[in-house]
Amino acid sequence: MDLNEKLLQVCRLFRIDYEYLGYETIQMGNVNRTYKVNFRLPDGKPKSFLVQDVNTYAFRNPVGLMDNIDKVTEHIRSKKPGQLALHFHHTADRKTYVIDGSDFWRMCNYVPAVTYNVVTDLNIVRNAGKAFGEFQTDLADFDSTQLIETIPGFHNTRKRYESLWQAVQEDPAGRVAEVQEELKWLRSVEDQACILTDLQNAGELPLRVTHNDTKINNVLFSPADNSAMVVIDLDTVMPGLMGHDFGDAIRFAGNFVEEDCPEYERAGVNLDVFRAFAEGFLSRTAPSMTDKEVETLAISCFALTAELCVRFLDDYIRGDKYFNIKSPDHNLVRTRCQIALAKDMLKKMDEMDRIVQECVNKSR
Ligand code: GN1
Ligand code: MG
Repeated sequence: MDLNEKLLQVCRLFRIDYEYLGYETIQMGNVNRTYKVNFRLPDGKPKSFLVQDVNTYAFRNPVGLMDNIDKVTEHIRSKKPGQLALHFHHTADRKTYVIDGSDFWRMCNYVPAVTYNVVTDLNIVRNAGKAFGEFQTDLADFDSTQLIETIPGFHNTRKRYESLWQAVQEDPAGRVAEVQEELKWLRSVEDQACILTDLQNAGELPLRVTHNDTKINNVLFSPADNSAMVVIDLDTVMPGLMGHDFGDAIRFAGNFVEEDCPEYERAGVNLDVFRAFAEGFLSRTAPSMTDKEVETLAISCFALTAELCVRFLDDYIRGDKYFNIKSPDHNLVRTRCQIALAKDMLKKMDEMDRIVQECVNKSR
């Protein structure tokens, strides 16, 4: 069955009976496959829906995942009545998914919006910071025991390293010889990279409900005024640390280049972007932060970047099983770009710490 027929079949199961016009592939996200599916309403107007094929290699319990999303979106909606929200459609038997062989489909409203991979407009960055900060504060009173871990140990950096060392031993794709330099560097920073995991295990950082995948392209901005409209991609909403969300956001938006830029020498953390994001994020979260969270917020950016280096390299060594790739060396390019960024962060850590402290003082 070709993709047109497949998507139409899925939409019909979600009880969309309008005239089918076609689909567009959305080139965003490295794990799930995303399509905008277009229909014509009886009055002739166009109407689109977002249909996703969830990656069940990454998400082993997609039904539990949809249950998480349902609860979290309902909680946020109850706090912001009338505001734009994600809404997942149901089948005739009230399920938010369609299982079809190894495919796991879901469908939600399509929100016309702008998204950014690289942002230099500091106003937009600040708005993204506010949106992710607010996401955490909106969920501060959510009972996290209601959530399953959609990917167990997702930000457990120690476990990520263990998996990498195991992959190195097995060398299933014969790629270990060519990545010696990267492995050596990752080994040299292992303890520093694992700081959040170690502090979490020691009970020194509070567990919160976090988004865990805070790339700036997971914020939908208004085409009219670039205000943040809604935070999307709730697959990894789980109990986590504040630093996971702040760190991953800076890793992505704070980089001078995209995360897979092959010109590694251009990668690095833009301190203006760092400051703008911190201002937005901390304007919402600072009042509830512990001293340890403040102290470790800047280093969390390094930790999250190093962790993703480990994950990209692990996947490269294992033969590209997890992340979608656009070329055979895509995961290696990603690894190298993230290493260059992480090294630059270490150089700028004192300044990053100072900026965090300033923003916290302003918001308390
Ligand atoms: C994946 O979901 P998506 O494609 O936006 C990954 C993140 C990585 C990111 C790197 C569930 O994000 O953890 O940081 O790629 N998501 C999952 O681009 O593994
Ligand atoms: Mg994601």
